[in-house]
Order: sequence, then C-alpha cells, then structure tokens
Amino acid sequence: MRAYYFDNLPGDQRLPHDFNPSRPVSQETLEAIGVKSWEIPVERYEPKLNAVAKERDYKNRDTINVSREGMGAIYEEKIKGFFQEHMHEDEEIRYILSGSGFFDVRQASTDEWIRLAVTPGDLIVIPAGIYHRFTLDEADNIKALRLFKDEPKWIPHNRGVETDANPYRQDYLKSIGV
Ligand code: KMT
Ligand code: NI
Repeated sequence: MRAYYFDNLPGDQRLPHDFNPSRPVSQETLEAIGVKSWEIPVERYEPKLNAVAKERDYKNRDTINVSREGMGAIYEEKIKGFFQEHMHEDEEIRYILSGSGFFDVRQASTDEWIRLAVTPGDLIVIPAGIYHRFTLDEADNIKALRLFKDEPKWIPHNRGVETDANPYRQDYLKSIGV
C-alpha cells in the first residue's frame, strides 16, 4: 500500500493529490499513528485473513461494494458522507477484494493528511479515535470486506468540538503520545 502526504490543493477528491515530488510516508510513521496494514494476496486470501482475524478477535465480516451500480440511489449521499472528516469509537478494518480508493488519515502531530492508496490485497486497520475519510479514485469502484469484533457500529462522528472532547479520541491521542 502506497502512503504519502496529501497535497491539500483544491480539485477533484478522486485525483491522487500527490505532491510533486511525492512525499512518501513510511510504515513506521503509520504505525506511530496507530495505522496497521498487511498485504494478503487475493487469490487464496482466506487462510491468512482468518489467521489475522482470529489473532485480533475480529469475529464477523461483511462485504461493501462502493460503486454506482453497487449502491444505487444512496451512492451520491454515501460518497459525500465517507469524505467528511470523522472518527469512530471502534476500529475501521478493511480488506480490499477488488477496485481501489483512498483512505486519508489525519496525522495529529502536524494536522496533515496522509493518503493511503489501497488496492486488492490490502488489509488496513484505522484505529478508533483517529480522524479520517474515504474516497473512490478515478476508477470509481471498490469492493472490500469489513471486519468487526462484535456488533458493527459504523457510526461516523464528524470532526468538531464534540469529537475533540470524545473519550475515544482522548484515548487515541494518549496512545500515540500526543
Ligand atoms: C468507510 O467507513 O469510510 C467506508 O466503509 C468506506 C468504504 S470501504 C472501502
Ligand atoms: Ni470511517
């Protein structure tokens, strides 16, 4: 999975928004902000994915298909919602089966966006309390497994004074030493 600082220039969210020259972000930097990732080839992914799921206690999963065809009438609204900067009170775990897209995660120490360009085989964990957002890229489709521990809550809390005071946000900041 390629990771780099988002250039913050106005324009279509589906474009790469890579600096020129690019400012790559290392796996160590991602780990320091609590973002974990693995690569599991999609042909025969199940044994390896099951092993990670078991180790991390992800008991359940479902499939999300983000495309105009896959979502129908709620497509536009969903796309807008995914790209609003938000946090969750639980982890957001995704395994990409096909297509591609961008998860943007906010580096709290600098308030900069880091863009994660996900493609098939990427498994990512976006920790509880981190500010993030998602967009499709120009290919306009992604199919992913959503893994979860118990009941999926998927509630997005949009960034604001309330989320800044949210206990899960506070715990997250403590966990990364900010
Ligand atoms: C989310 O919560 O932002 C999403 O599920 C985005 C689509 S998953 C590829
Ligand atoms: Ni989210």
